Amino acid sequence: MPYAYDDQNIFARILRGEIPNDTVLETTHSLAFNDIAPQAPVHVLVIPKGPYVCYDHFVLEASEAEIVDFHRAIGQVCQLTGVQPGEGGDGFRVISNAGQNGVQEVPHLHMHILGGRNLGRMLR
Ligand code: DGP
Repeated sequence: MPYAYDDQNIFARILRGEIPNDTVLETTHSLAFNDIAPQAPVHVLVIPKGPYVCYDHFVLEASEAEIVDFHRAIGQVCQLTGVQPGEGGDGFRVISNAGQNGVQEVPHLHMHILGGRNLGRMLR
């Protein structure tokens, strides 16, 4: 079933410049900004500029240029925030919630990059 993208979602509005954001990085196809309600000392959201609802939608339908740009942006944010393990930082977690069971609040794909504290074990 094709995904229906709601262009009134808050991240679409951020991308259109209707709502301010605390930008960490902007690339050709992606934007990274600080989460409004940080769950850790580093809590950055990375979003594609294109209208993708969630991760599977993006990797199945986006161009290779968008997919590479998005994943590289995640790596660049890890560098910029200094969370890479073994590179002076102490590690991080990348998560993307999708849909109802994933408890996704904003229906525009976003990766959470969390770091700066021990995040605890999530999966067993
Ligand atoms: P999720 O549950 O994965 O959909 O998380 C949505 C995240 O988006 C949540 O951590 C809070 C963040 N958020 C919601 N509204 C805004 C906003 O207007 N600005 C910023 N920077 N973050 C927002």
